Amino acid sequence: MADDKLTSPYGLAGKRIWVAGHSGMVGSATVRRLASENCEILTVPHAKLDLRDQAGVGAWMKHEKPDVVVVAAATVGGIHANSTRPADFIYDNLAIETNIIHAAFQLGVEKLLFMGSACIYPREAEQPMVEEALLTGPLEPTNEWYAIAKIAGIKLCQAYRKQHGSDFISAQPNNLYGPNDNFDLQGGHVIPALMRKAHEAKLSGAPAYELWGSGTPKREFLHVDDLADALIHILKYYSGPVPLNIGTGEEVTIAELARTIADVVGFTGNLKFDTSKPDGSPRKLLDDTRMKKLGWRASISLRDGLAETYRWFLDHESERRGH
Ligand code: GFB
Repeated sequence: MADDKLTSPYGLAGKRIWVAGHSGMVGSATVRRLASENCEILTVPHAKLDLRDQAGVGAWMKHEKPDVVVVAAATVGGIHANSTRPADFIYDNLAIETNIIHAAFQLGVEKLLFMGSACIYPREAEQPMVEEALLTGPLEPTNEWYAIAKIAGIKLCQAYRKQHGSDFISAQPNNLYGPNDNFDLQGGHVIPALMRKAHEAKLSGAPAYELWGSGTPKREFLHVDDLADALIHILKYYSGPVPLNIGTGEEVTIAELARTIADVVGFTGNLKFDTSKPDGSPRKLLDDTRMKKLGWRASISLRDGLAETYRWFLDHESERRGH
């Protein structure tokens, strides 16, 4: 691993950096973070380029000539969306990553960073999960379609590195949250869903707010601004085949999370468990030894990150209701 740490960092200044998926939660955080790197940021709206269109992606990249590509574009969602829309999750993600990674190789892009996900690891992987656990056992069934697509993206990066020497790297963050998250109750992840439910329960004076499953699964949550900072760090300091884990090293149960969210939102009622809904993975904690060795660690506490996300939610609530 020490061999993969760049002793002379890859400089981003003056580079043309394409953030694919710039309007999503990860992409928009990456654009915010890149603003201080003295580089040129390239973006293209979805209405102008569908990233599942192979010819379109190749032509756009040929015209724009990025030096660096961050693949933050993906079809994502929470446990319910993953379970009920498996075709979208596997097809969209395979198409997006295949088109971008292959075109980046053809055009000689200097560096590409692909975003994986913590759900690439086997459901029963030993905790905390080390990068070597990849492909050592069966996946969590609620999100295996998404996981297979993300594993394929990691393998694409490894294959182009191995066969052609392309500097294509990957990283998998744990469960993300923050500004620009999806607060839709059916499609979104647990933090935005619970925040919205707690907020609405507070406004309506409801005695309780509802969470899915037993509340016992444990999750590690990473603020998207911490992720963006980690991505810039590894673009500069890492070049290797191993997909890097990015997390905080801290986990909470879903019931603890629900109580903290109620507190942040100011909802004083109780929790109600809908056990007809799935729990998903019992535990998903990433081993972040490699990132620490590369000189990076997360700095936003869950409590502070939730408070900031709730402020963002309130600021955008009227906008959302207007849609
Ligand atoms: O965030 P979430 O959907 O993602 O759910 P996963 C995390 C946990 O929170 C599960 C529980 O145990 C859910 O049952 N939960 C409780 C809720 N209340 C709610 C709620 O109102 N909404 C949601 N969404 N969950 C996803 C994968 O798994 O993680 C994706 O499906 C992706 O592929 C993402 O990898 C990071 O952690 O279970």
